[in-house]
Amino acid sequence: MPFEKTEKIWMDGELVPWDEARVHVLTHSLHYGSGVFEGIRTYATADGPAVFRLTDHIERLLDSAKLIMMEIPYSREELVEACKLTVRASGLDSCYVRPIAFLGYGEIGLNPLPCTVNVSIAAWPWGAYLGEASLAKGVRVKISSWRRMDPNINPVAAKGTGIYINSSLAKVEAVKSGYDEAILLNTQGFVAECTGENVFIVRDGVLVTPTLASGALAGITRDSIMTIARDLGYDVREEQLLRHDLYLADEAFLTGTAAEVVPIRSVDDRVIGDPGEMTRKLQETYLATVRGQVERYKDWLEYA
Ligand code: PY5
Repeated sequence: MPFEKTEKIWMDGELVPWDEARVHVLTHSLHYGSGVFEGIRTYATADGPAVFRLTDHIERLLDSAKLIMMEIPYSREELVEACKLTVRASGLDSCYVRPIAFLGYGEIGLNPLPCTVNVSIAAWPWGAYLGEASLAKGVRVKISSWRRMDPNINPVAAKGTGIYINSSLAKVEAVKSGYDEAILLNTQGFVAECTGENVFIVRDGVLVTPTLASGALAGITRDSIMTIARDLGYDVREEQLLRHDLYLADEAFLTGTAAEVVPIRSVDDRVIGDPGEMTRKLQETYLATVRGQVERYKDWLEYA
């Protein structure tokens, strides 16, 4: 989806005009994929624009950096404030926020340790990642022929830029084959996740999602949905899933900051059908939560 520009981007401590937020072609991360990033959403609430679980996202950014031995020159608090500043500067009530820390210009050898670490944060209006219709009607997904990277090949718990070549390959394969999204299995053949979302199924009234040990990213939406589901009284389990568990699911959906909660209509043309009752309830409660309409989860909102 294309960008809708906003006025400013936060770069290394200051807001600069959108078109001037540039990097050199010899930026280390451009060559080797040595960056870490986050995807965060801000929602309009009755009390003003609220960034959903901002501190949790910044903590995951810092964890991602630790995993690749990158030292981000800002504290958790400074990064939280910088995101809020960027949101305020955008003038938007609701937007997507994309912080990225990357290794900059100055070193081009593979050893990243001497590199300068740059940080930027952009915010722009971003509609439903898988299309408006995806939220109501659901999406058709394909199991990718690409496997989710093994945790001993890349630290898959890091939201690392280079790791996303894996997701992009799977996405292209799915889209070129006429599907909306792909699900990746891990190298042992267990279900890991989608290209930019976690996956859930409902089986005999139980909500099940792959364990993090399967290689899935520790999604913040995944965590929110598990919490909401337990509070609603549903039985929630993390298990290793095989592809047939997806084919035989009573309901299925995917979760992510950009995508939100999206029902899955079919997997490899095995029809799951219209969004089921649990899917609809969780989607509805999640959307009410991020909009500040559920008292119980107000702690998840950080006002810009
Ligand atoms: N798995 C992967 C590989 C992801 O990239 C994402 C988020 C998730 C799971 C879900 O994590 P969370 O719930 O914390 O967002 N993807 C990004 C996003 O902003 C990028 C999408 C283009 O949703």
